[in-house]
Parts: sequence; C-alpha cells; structure tokens
Amino acid sequence: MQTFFSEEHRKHFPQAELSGGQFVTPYERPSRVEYILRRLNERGFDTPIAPQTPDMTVLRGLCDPGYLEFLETCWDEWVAEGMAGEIIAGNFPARRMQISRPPRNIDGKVGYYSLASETAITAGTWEAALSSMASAQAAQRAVAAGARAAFALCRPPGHHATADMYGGYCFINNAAIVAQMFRDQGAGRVAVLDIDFHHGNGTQDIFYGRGDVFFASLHGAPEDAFPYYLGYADETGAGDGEGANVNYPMAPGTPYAPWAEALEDALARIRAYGAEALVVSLGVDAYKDDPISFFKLDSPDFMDAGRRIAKLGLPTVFCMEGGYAIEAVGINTVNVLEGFNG
Ligand code: Q9C
Ligand code: ZN
Repeated sequence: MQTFFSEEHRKHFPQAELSGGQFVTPYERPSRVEYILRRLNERGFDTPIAPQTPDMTVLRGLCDPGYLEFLETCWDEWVAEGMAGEIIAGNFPARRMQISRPPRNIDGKVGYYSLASETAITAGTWEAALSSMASAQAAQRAVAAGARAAFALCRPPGHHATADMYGGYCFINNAAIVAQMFRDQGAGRVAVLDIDFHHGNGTQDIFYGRGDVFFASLHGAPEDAFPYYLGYADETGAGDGEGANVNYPMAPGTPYAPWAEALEDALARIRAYGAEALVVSLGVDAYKDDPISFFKLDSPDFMDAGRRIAKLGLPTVFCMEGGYAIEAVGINTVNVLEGFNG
C-alpha cells in the first residue's frame, strides 16, 4: 500500500491547548507522526511519498470562502492587533445570536469560525493544513489510478472541520475532500467510514443534505464525549441525504465486541448503499490507553478492524485522524493497514 506524507505538518506546532482550565502541551502534537512513520518502516511499507502542491479547486468548492480567507489571514491579523500569544477562541455565536455575520475584529472572527477553544492556531497552521490535504489528495489520485488502497498520513487531522469552522485539532476536512474528488471523477456514490473515537461532525455536516456521499461514524456518545453537540443515532440525514448518515454512539468503557458489531453494521449499510469508493477516517483513539478517550480497544483489535473493512472490496483511501496514546499510535494505525492488506 502506498503511503503519502508531508513534512510541512511541522509548521503547525502550537505550544498550548486549553484543557481542564490549564494550558497543556497539545495532545495533537508533531511527534505523533514520527511513531507512525517508524512503524510503517518497521513493517516494510515503502517510504512515504511527499505530495505535490494542494489542489485548491476542490477545497474552494466545499468550503465557505470567508472561512478559507480567515484561515489564510488570521495569524497576520492576530499579530497586527497586538495579540501576544497563539490564536485561541474565547467567544462564540451561541444560541439566538447572529450566525451569518462574521465580525471585522479578529478576536470576533476567531470565535465565529471555530467550534471549540482547545485548538490553537500559529504562524504556519494554514500551510500545514494545506499540506495535510495535499497528502489526502495524493492518496486519492493513487487509488483513482488503480491502487486498491492508499494511506494519507494527514496531520493536522480533518474530521471535525466543517465547511466554515475549525476545532477539535482540525482545519480542513481531508476525508470530505477525498470523497468529493471521487465524486468529481465520476464515482456515483461514495462512502466515508469514520472509526476515530470522536464523532466526525465535520464530515457529517458537509454531506448531511446529500445523497451521493454516505457517512457512517463509530464514536463516544455525545452525552459524554467531544464534540458533544452532534453524533446521535437519530441523525440520519436531511432532504436528498435522508438515510445516507448513520451514527453509532457508544458508552464509556465500550470494548471491542460491541464496537466490532457496530462496524459490521456500518459496513453492511455501506454495501447496501452501493458505494463505489470508500474513505476511512482512520483515528486510533478508540485504543484503551488513549489519554482523552474512553473505549477499550486493544492493539490486535485494530488489525481485525482492518480485515473487516477490506471485505467490502472497495477502492479505499485512509486518512489519518486522531490517536493520542503516543507510544501505541504507530502500532495501532499500521495494524489497521496490515489487517486491511491481509
Ligand atoms: N482536554 C481528533 O481526534 N477535546 N480530535 C480535547 C482534551 C477535543 C479530538 C479534550 C478532542 C478533539 C481528530
Ligand atoms: Zn478523535
């Protein structure tokens, strides 16, 4: 399986994450990819290929223009305003406030274009996010050219990002970009399977009203887990998208057996839907020792999950999402790929 990875991810290295009322070293840190790269190498995968420049057309087609402009310019505006630290959102358009009027002030814009305050932006965040998208796009092109599957080692991750909001460590929704590329290239129906511990609110939101992209997510129940305000089982799609969204929220302490049952159900739904290509949002934070999650999957379970996903027989692009148990993130991620390879 070909793998794709950009060193440019290093340009996104915030020093701070607001967590539990303290600033901590971000869980989503550059060193995560070192563990994954090392494991890929140990297990005999070819050296990852650096992607070409990002294709902005598909990105502009999916996202709000004001949001993209914001991501590109926010750091300079923040600095020009005399802010001393990293960009952290502190105010949001909450219930019954104006959600269609981006403010002029940078502090106002930051909250307007974000969905949470844990994710800091620094000078190189935009370039890093574009490089992450470029890896996903390169993986998609490899699969479109005939490869059975490809792995994009995306950092920063993407599945919490909507068309107009960042947060949950995500800025550009790489999985959504890949799904849209398959559609643009002629696939009639595409499925996104999200096995990251957290609900893929961004991907769900982007495709919620569309019937051409099916979305399935296995995640910590929203009553108990980030992103808290989306991911319930009764969210089944809207309009043309009715029936093309399925959520499997699960309780704290969920072990592999019920998780695998949910996975099988999701795979059956994707098969019945008639998807011609599959995008996997590959987070491994369902792992038992993940510091910010509460499922109980063990490392071999990830290999089993990969085997099950492969049985769909679809051209598949894996996009890296979360996974914060740093010493196990490489093993768990590559286990999914090895299980898939069989
Ligand atoms: N104090 C992904 O896995 N909440 N994002 C952090 C830590 C946000 C996870 C809580 C978690 C975002 C891609
Ligand atoms: Zn996650």
